Amino acid sequence: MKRYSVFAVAREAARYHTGWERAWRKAEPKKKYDVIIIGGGGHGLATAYHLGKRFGIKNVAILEKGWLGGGNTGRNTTIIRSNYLQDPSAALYEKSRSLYETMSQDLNYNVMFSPRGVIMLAQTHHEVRGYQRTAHANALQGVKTEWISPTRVKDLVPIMNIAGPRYPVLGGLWQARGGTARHDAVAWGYARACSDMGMDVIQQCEVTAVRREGGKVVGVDTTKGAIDCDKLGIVVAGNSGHVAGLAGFRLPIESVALQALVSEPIKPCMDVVVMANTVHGYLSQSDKGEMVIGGGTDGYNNYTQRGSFHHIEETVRALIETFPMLSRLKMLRQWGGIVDVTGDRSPILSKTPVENVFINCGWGTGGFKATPGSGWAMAELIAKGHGPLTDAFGLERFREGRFIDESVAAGVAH
Ligand code: FAD
Ligand code: PYC
Repeated sequence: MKRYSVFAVAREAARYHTGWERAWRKAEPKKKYDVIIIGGGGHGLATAYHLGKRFGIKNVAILEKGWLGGGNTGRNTTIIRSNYLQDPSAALYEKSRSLYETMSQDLNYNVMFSPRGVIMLAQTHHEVRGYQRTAHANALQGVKTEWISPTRVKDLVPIMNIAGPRYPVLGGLWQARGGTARHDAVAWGYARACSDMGMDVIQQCEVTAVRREGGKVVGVDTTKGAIDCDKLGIVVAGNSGHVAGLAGFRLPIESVALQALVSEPIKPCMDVVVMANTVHGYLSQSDKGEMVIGGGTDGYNNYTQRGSFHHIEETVRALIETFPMLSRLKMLRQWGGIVDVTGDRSPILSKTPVENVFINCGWGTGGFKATPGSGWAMAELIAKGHGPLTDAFGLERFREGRFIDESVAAGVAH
């Protein structure tokens, strides 16, 4: 595959952009693969990428029932941070954040990583104590965050009203190297790199059954026919319960819609990301100038991949005391994605009751930030059967009561 570079842009400009090739090959399924990954979102593609890059396993197919990144990967608000409380989570999310730093160079694809900084606002005394505790934990874990004063918050975000009567800003947890990235570029960059390694990225290919013999996986049935494999990775986020059912086991997981919306574009007015978790809202400004806004999950389990009117009102109302300017903005569009939520708000990266079937799910409202780290760790799990970043996240933790409680760090109400 030809490299993207300034020279390539100049060459193509000189010939009216007639020489660009497809970013990834259009592939049809082969009869058999060493590894099949179900799910062409960021996590599935990153898993395949690291299988090839780190372990030389390249006879791999990624099967996507819709289009690449059409699930939560292309629907999220792109916030990247690693300010989690528990050691296994901090290790995994910080690995991921650090991989974002070099992702554009590693993939030769501009994912527009923008480490503009993320503040989690403390608007109650309970939150002050919680975030100060996280800042101390992060210091021990080697994750760079700091507790900042209300004045510093106001310096960073001049449009904010920090003196609200109901929810004054009492400080914040600041991660200067947190930020955002272009979500679909992450999926496209990984797909291109996978295709370049000879892997088959197959869209419009839904897995409809998981075939097993003697407790071991032997292949899948799909809308494009039967395909055999030695190992299978299930990486399907909101559809995890359903696909695990096809493989014959149950997951401790609930699927629920999470919605977001954007305003009309306006002049640059906020160059950091702000999460206000007490009122259930978060906010950043896109490169196009739109204010990107999200709130809590729907109050009931569902598979409804779209927005609903009351969410606009609830979310904007929650944020207006702290961001009065929002009351004067028109909202442009709204959408939803189905997130996969576990009881301890931590992911599952695990072997399963079916031999050679591995599962990666449970990222809930917060897995975009984890995409490269999840792929890195999941590839190791598939290739070697375990790994330092995944050992704590096995399914058995629910049976053993060894939870990794991240309900505060998850940041989004659910
Ligand atoms: P997905 O991108 O959903 O990919 C799974 C893929 O599997 C889908 O493309 C689906 O079509 C495919 N699939 C399902 N079933 C089958 C089948 N049977 N056969 C073949 N393919 C199948 N996280 C953050 O870190 N920061 C944020 O700011 C943030 N904001 C969010 C805002 C919203 C509105 C939403 C919905 C989520 C947000 N998240 C955020 C969470 C984040 O988007 C997800 O955790 C993450 O993108 C999950 O990636 P994935 O690759 O696991 O899943
Ligand atoms: O996990 O940081 C996050 C997040 C922000 C918005 C949705 N999830």
